[in-house]
Amino acid sequence: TGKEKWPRGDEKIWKAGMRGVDTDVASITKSFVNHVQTSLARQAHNLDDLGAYQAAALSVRDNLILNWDDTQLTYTRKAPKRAYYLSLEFLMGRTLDNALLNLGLKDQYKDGVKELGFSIEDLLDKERDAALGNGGLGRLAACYLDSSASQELPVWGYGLRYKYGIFQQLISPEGNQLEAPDPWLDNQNPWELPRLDVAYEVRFYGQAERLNDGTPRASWTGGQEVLAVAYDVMIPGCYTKTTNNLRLWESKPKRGFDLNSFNAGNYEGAIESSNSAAAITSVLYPNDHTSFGKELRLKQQYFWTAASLADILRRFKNLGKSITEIPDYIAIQLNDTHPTLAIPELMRILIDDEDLDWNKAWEIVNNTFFYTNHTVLPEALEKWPVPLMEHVLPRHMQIIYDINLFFLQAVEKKFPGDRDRLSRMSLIEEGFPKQVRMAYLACIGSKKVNGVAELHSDLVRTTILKDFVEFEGISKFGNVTNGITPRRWLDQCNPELSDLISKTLKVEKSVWLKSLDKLEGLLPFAEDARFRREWAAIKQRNKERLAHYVQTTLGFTINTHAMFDVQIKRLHEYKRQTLNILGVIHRYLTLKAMTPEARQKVNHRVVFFAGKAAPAYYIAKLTIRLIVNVARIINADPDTKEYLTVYFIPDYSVSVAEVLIPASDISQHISTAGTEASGTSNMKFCLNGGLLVGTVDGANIEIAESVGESNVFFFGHLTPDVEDIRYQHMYHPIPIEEKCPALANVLNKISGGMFGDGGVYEPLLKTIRQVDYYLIADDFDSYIAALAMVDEAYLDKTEWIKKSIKTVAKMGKFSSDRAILEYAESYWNVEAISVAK
Ligand code: BZD
Repeated sequence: TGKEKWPRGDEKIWKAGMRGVDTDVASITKSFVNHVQTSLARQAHNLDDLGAYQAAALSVRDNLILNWDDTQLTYTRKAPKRAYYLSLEFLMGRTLDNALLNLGLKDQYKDGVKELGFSIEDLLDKERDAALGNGGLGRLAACYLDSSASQELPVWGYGLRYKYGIFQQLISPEGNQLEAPDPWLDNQNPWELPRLDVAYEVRFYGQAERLNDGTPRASWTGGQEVLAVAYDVMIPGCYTKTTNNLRLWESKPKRGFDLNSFNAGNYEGAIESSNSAAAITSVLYPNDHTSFGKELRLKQQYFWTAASLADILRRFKNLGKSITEIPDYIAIQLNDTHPTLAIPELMRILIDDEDLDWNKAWEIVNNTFFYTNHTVLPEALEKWPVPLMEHVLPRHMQIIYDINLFFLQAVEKKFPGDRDRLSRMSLIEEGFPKQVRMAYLACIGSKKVNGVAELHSDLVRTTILKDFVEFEGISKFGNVTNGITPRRWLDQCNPELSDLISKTLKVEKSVWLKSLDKLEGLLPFAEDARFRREWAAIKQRNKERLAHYVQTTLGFTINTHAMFDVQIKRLHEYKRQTLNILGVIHRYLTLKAMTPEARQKVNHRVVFFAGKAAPAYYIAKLTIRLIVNVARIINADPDTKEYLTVYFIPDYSVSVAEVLIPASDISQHISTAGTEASGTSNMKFCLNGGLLVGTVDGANIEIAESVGESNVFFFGHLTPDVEDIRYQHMYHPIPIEEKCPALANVLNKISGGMFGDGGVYEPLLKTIRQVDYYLIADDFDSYIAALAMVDEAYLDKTEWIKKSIKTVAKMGKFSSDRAILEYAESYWNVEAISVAK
């Protein structure tokens, strides 16, 4: 209303205190020194880079807080419909550089810290990654937050504040992955604001009794109550005042510890329950693409969804609207099935607390939730054992049974007598134990369901949710192709290229970074020799930056005039890092067999791998071991090392990706067709002028459509054939020596001990020689042929650079701004609102 009364005292004095933060260099240095002296209680003469980073971060944070406050006030006043992105993972990486760029303050801070005797690059390097995610799914959530703020959409994220993020990866001398904890909060986190006053009680276990009073209500009592406390992380938009919120929950015991047990001398018992509460948010589960059925994971999921819903509903209630208007003010996006318990939880609140009837409650739920699927791999589809659910969440299990009953009644009505269909579609999978199928629950409880690339969304519609499409109609099942934020994945990680683009397009970054289609303006410059030289020189400097990183962290000297070939992603059989390393061995054997003269015509290549394997994923860890040992042998071979070297970069992270991606000439996205839902690093590489080697899978397909088939290197069998080939593997297997002699030779070399004890690798080799579920042997020859095409194309440097420029020019579609606007417009019905300057 603009007529608020100041809470207390003299309005003039309040206003005088609210001058905001000045952003000229002199004010910045003043604020920096002030934080050194007061917030950090340190002295100028013994301030190290870490302290200076913290002072800079605190000073930047002051800007964010004021913008955040104005944004939240605007939201409260205008009461727009808001969206909430529920994700168990937010893989944020570092914040300072991103905040400086989005605020448009990088130059001022650079100058300011320089005057104080520091280099901004050194300070940026002191920040630890916030690594609260496994891979693509978590990083996508982070990109969507950046885009929501940049596009001025009222979107909040909700997640967990894990004390330990994804483990740190160490590589033993034998080449084994070792895991160490990631205590990322140890030197304090300037980017979070504890909100100790925002807290909710979350119940586990106990008893659920139906009231049987003619209503569907029940009471849920007893058990364990745990406190959820909010920590807010500010999410600045790019060149806008809008600063959104990511609210992360920490678990705490409701009451310190049990004083009765303590006084009775049972000290361990007294702290046990307090420890079990704190344990909920202690660590991120490091498994991707597997469903484990562990009680603590279930508790994480419920703790987070219950706290988030309570918070969302409290905010809604402050609007003074009727509870039935929830879908007019709230849209909740479920990032995969991890937050699916929000569906029965909202039913519980509406029925047990708000006393709505079943149908009304279900209608509200059905118009509030939206579900994104990120995988069709069967082993990754979440299922929870019914006995575990009954134990931990007895009331929710009742509600799920009720949802199932009404749902199956409706299915029966539409398809009378089709018992197979009923058992296929039931939320409860029969077996010992019975299990709850979370993807089905997410699907029927949501207004819309989407996959993350065209092919993947088709597969969702025709495979895992086929019956649901037949029952509910196709229009509920859509696609939103993933995107990436060009702020972090171009402007921040590749500043020289970003500057060149601005200069060439004669468009401000504040414009093209938010309308990425403008990159098309680069197309004519592919024909400009001077521009191509600048383009190539930047790629070269990015390669040198990567070489410097490898030199200083691993001690290896890299030939920066070679082609840089990069595959960085979680280790997984379906992603086929094995195919890549087997291809490397094949190339090595070919080189060895050549005369020195013949060798001289061969393209020099440096192959980089990075990625973590889930700690219990034996075959994936064996692949790492093979890569490390292949590198050890090949890199030391005087005949070939000029032509081919291999590096496994340990402890892959967002920050490491920011160095690797801009340096690539080619990158590999070589999953078995139909297995990689989208992939997002494929987009990052292409946006940085690296060309794509890949299968016809996920978003690779749409990238090729955008940049042109002639600018990508595709190979391998297509999705519709994969099932048939697997069938043949089972019933008409062809020995590998026959099917692919080149590969058989490579496998024999490994078995024969060329890369250390061959026996070690037998379990890995067996997966290929025997079942070959991921079609390594079927795709090997065409993979090698694609890499030969790459070599051929790279010979013509001019043409290569043209391809690189044309690729970048056509990557506009893959901005996460486009993706988040699709969610806002076509799914949530949420509109942008601007925050007054
Ligand atoms: O999600 C990934 C897909 O594999 C990619 O193809 C896709 O691009 C991204 C974003 O849509 N999925 C994951 O990253 N999944 C997980 O990390 C995960 C984590 C926990 C449990 C299950 C899966």
